[in-house]
Amino acid sequence: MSHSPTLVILPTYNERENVGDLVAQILSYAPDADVLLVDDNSPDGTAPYAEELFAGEGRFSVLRRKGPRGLGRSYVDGYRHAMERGYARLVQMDADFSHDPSRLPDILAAARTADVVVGSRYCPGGAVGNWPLRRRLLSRFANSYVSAITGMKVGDATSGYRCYSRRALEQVLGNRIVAEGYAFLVESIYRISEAGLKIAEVPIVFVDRREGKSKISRKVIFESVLMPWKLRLLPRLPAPADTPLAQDN
Ligand SMILES: Nc1nc2c(ncn2[C@@H]2O[C@H](COP(=O)(O)OP(=O)(O)OP(=O)(O)O)[C@@H](O)[C@H]2O)c(=O)[nH]1
Ligand SMILES: [Mg+2]
Repeated sequence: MSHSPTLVILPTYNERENVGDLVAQILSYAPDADVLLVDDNSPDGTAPYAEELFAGEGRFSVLRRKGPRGLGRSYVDGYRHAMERGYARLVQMDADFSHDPSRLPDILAAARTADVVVGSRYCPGGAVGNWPLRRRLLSRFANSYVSAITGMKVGDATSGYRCYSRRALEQVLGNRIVAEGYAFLVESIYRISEAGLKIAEVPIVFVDRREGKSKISRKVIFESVLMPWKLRLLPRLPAPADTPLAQDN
């Protein structure tokens, strides 16, 4: 293996204001990791901007997605990319500074003895920084709701700050994935816990995005309400035959 053992993926859609500083911090907090932007053709030019900024940085690259835009699809393309290139593990983080890169060393240390490490707001030491009460309650409720219906014992099943082993990625990619957005996060951790893989939680303090606009939609919230019921009531299906990967460089 000629590259680092770990791949950090950052799904991006209009994160030009955040990406320079964030990638630089990740490269320094995780010296054994490569960084991949999974960009959905951001109209603000996130991809070419980052490529120019990190030209000559061998640990950085961009995957430019084709086809319909979507956060879940972007995660899946990032997972396939990591599997095909033989990375031992993958970390996924939001590209808006909600997920503090200084937590990477602890997350990677925990990954030595677990298949999945969840950066958790709801375990001892975890917290939410600057959210208004309404959003705090929504997030708390979402997690209680998910664990009540699915029976999963993960404190923060909707956190997008995670580290997966190859074994965990195989589990996620081996099933037909039905969700987008937050529901995708719930669906994947459910498949992993169903397979009996070890899940650890490491506390994080989640803060609101630093720059740029939110993309959360009504559709995504509605999907999250239905997903735990689908997981509980519908049979699990194998993944469909392989679809081609997005073009990367
Ligand atoms: N590739 C890709 N990335 C996306 C898409 N939608 C959101 N993202 C990225 O996914 C991460 C999480 O999205 P956010 O917009 O921060 O969603 P959120 O955290 O629920 O909402 P706010 O932080 O309040 O804006 C960020 O890095 C986004 O740039 C998408 O359709 N495609
Ligand atoms: Mg965000």
